[in-house]
Amino acid sequence: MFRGLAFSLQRRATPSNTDRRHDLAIEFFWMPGGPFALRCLMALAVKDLPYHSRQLDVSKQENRSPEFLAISPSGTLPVLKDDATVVRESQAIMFYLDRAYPSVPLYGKLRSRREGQCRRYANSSPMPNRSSIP
Ligand SMILES: N[C@@H](CCC(=O)N[C@@H](CS)C(=O)NCC(=O)O)C(=O)O
Repeated sequence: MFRGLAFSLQRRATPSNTDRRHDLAIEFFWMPGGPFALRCLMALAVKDLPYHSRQLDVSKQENRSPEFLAISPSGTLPVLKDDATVVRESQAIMFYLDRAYPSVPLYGKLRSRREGQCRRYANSSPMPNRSSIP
């Protein structure tokens, strides 16, 4: 079921005119079966953002390659690369997408920086963070 959902979430579409860019600049690195990638895939789908899907096979240590470790020093997935911007941590990826591509909002308008921090805290994973938040 997860694979089906992940597959149906992968798609290419044309973002709205109000978004930052229209070219296919986004690369999304993820592993099938990873729950953290799923929420990012949902965000990309809801926002109709085109992206290059970079699936890594963790069983083959593809997340330990020098190329991948250069963008994710801990080898952790998911990672989103948007031109020169690299975002690690699924929550941070969602907030980044919402800020950079606001035409279909995920979170609505934040009234203050403090509210954003509270929302991030409320949504954060109870699992220990192994990669740094950008
Ligand atoms: N807090 C991180 C958790 C990321 C995470 O634990 N990813 C797992 C896959 S679900 C991973 O990269 N596993 C491979 C590894 O650690 O080598 C997030 O929200 O993105």
